[in-house]
Amino acid sequence: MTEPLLPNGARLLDLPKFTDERGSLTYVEQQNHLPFELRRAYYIYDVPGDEVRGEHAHIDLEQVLVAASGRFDVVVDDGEDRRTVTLDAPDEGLYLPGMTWRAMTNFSEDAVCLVFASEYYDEDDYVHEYDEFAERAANTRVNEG
Ligand code: T46
Repeated sequence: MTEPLLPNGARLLDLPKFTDERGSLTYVEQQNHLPFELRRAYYIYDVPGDEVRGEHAHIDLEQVLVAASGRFDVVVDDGEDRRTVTLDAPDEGLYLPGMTWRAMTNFSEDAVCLVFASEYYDEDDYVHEYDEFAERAANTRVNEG
């Protein structure tokens, strides 16, 4: 794993890659590559290039996003700092801890966003309003000193 360089401890993860004349293979093992226990995987695809996905935060959910095909940008925001990361390599993951605002934009036509998640789907874990998220994040920072 590389050093944290993104808001809220989000970070890029290097995943193994095996390439030979038949193509490439990347694998993900919970113990070795995911900083949480895996409960769910899903993937997002066929996204029109001008559409935005995400635009919310999760309270507790941790996730790793991978561009299994194509490319897209991910806005990563902790309520104070915001960075945009381009994912375009199937052997690179983006770890997003809880309380991280995310939005995915600029999907290429062939983009597949593969997501590994720490929890089952729970609508109550979503924060859809940015102002509410920023307030919660500020309170968390105060409480954590
Ligand atoms: C996230 C970003 C990266 C389910 O029923 N089960 C699931 O596991 C998921 C992920 C979604 N859904 C349903 C809920 C909605 O009716 O699928 C529909 C589309 O989900 P949503 O609008 O939340 O999709 P995105 O792309 O905006 O966000 C998704 C994840 O929901 C979210 O956790 O971090 O991808």
